[in-house]
Amino acid sequence: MQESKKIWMDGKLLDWGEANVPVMTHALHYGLGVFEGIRCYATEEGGGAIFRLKEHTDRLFASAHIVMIDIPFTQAEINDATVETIKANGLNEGYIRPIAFLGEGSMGLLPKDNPVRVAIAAWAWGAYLGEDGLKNGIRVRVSSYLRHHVNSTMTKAKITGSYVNSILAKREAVASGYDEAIMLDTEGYVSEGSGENIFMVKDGLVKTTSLTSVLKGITRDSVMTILNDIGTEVREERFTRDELYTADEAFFTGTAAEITPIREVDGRMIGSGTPGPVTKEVQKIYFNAVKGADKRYERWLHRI
Ligand code: PPE
Repeated sequence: MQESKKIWMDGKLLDWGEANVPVMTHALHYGLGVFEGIRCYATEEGGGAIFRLKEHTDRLFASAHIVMIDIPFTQAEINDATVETIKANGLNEGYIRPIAFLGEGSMGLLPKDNPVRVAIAAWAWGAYLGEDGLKNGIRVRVSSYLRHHVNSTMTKAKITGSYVNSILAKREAVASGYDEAIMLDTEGYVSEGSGENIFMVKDGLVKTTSLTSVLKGITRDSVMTILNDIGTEVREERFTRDELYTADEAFFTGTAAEITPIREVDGRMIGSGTPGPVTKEVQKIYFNAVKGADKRYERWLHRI
């Protein structure tokens, strides 16, 4: 990770090295924290633009609501603090990580008066799955680890502790020579990547997993809007792994992963083994949108 200068913490901007927590921080022991991942892009005009800031902050508060973490700031204050953090680091382009978690206080599984700590960091982060992956597509495998059951951890909340599941799947995929994992849900349908939603294309029809065991991705929503705008039908429904094996195209979406084509699943080539026309079109429009070059999507940008 490329360290930057400042981290906003509990209402103040601190030097990067000073934004620390005690070892007895509750979240460190039990994983009860909620977070976001947001990107800021350099625009054509030169300044930066935070992509869909409002939606990310809304989801942060929704996640907190689900796990009953009472964030001691308003959404407007968190939005302002996010902008302040990007500016304080002199970043035009970067990744932003807001996080709210239970601090030091009582231990055990019935935390009482633990303070809710809130921090926002920002740093430069390039292509999540590599520049080559973004351009030529990545190789993925179906994980032996399942995505959480909808009644186990709450899958609509972006909870720190839930990511142990993602790390297990990611490590397994990379250890066996793949770039990324696809997890199935507890009923055996395709769910999502370790940190991405998934789309597949077959005979001109696009499908993405319905909002069952998956995170309600903001990139997923952006891609669905883009597809609608170019008159391509997109259906939200679960599909099986063999349906994916025979897809013409497949791609991952995520703030970090952006639009990453999938060229192989479990040793089966997807389509021609190179990014297909729908994937390429969506990728092109998405990158234009985030960089402020497509005025249809100006509403998604918070220019700084
Ligand atoms: N599913 C999961 C499990 C997930 O973590 C993400 C984002 C998504 C779907 C896509 O959501 P959205 O970013 O709103 O389109 N994963 C974040 C964390 C990545 C990390 O390694 O940390 C991200 O992309 O920022």
